[in-house]
Amino acid sequence: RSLEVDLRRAAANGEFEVYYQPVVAVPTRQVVGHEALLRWHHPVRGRIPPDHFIPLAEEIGVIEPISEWVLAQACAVAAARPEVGRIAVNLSAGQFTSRRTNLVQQICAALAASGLPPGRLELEITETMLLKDTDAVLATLHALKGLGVSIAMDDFGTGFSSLDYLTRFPFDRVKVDRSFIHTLAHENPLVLRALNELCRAFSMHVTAEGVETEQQYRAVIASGYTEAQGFLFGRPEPRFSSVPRPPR
Ligand code: G
Ligand code: G
Ligand code: MN
Ligand code: NA
Repeated sequence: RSLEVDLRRAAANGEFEVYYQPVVAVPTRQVVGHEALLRWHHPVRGRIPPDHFIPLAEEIGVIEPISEWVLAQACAVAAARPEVGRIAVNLSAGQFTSRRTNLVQQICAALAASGLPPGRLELEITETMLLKDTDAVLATLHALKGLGVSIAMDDFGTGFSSLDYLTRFPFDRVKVDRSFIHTLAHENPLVLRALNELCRAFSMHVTAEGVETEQQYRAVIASGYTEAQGFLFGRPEPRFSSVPRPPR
């Protein structure tokens, strides 16, 4: 598969870019942080979405250098711009299971090299990363928290036994998946509220993901969410959007 060969060379060829999507405070829309999202500009095939190449990168064992590059990049640009707020970086399953690199050391090194205060870095993980080797993952999460970074559970609600994870893992934040925001905002706003209150009951911060319309945003506000992310506030872009959008 030629895509595989291309992926191995993509980093060295400078084909990767980190985009940043704003996260806003509810209801002010003030930008409180950004999520770093990796983009691959393939010289022939054009843009390849991360959903396509990240699983491949895991499979062929190049996810670590790529993830390390994203982390270093995001930390460095965020360190130079305190006003852009918190910076969230997605972790991949391979980073937890690797025997070659130690994730905690890697994060520690990225913080040291960039000078980014640990409190500004948030690491996003998904439920599927918690399925295997639970004790090892738990130990890693506690060690990461020991560095002063925060941990967010991404795509909440799309996996299995979510409730169990909330009791066992030390998340600082839960990001409610956009599929829930989209359907519940108009079909069942009571559940949208209950989801927020559930996470709050575990002392976790909550972010409503994938807010695309004013109607969805009204439901998010009414349900008591304090942070939101989505195309309504800003798309992932190659630079930070530190200017809050005025309410319409
Ligand atoms: O940016 P977009 O919404 O297309 O991202 C699609 C998926 O790819 C999301 O699940 C997101 O978490 C994941 N993703 C984006 N950037 C990174 C990255 O740097 N590392 C990992 N592991 N996943 C990423
Ligand atoms: O899985 P994760 O939440 O890490 O990935 C974020 C993904 O969601 C990115 O691919 C990003 O482009 C996408 N995204 C962000 N905001 C919205 C939105 O409002 N609507 C939709 N459909 N996708 C969004
Ligand atoms: Mn994410
Ligand atoms: Na998500």
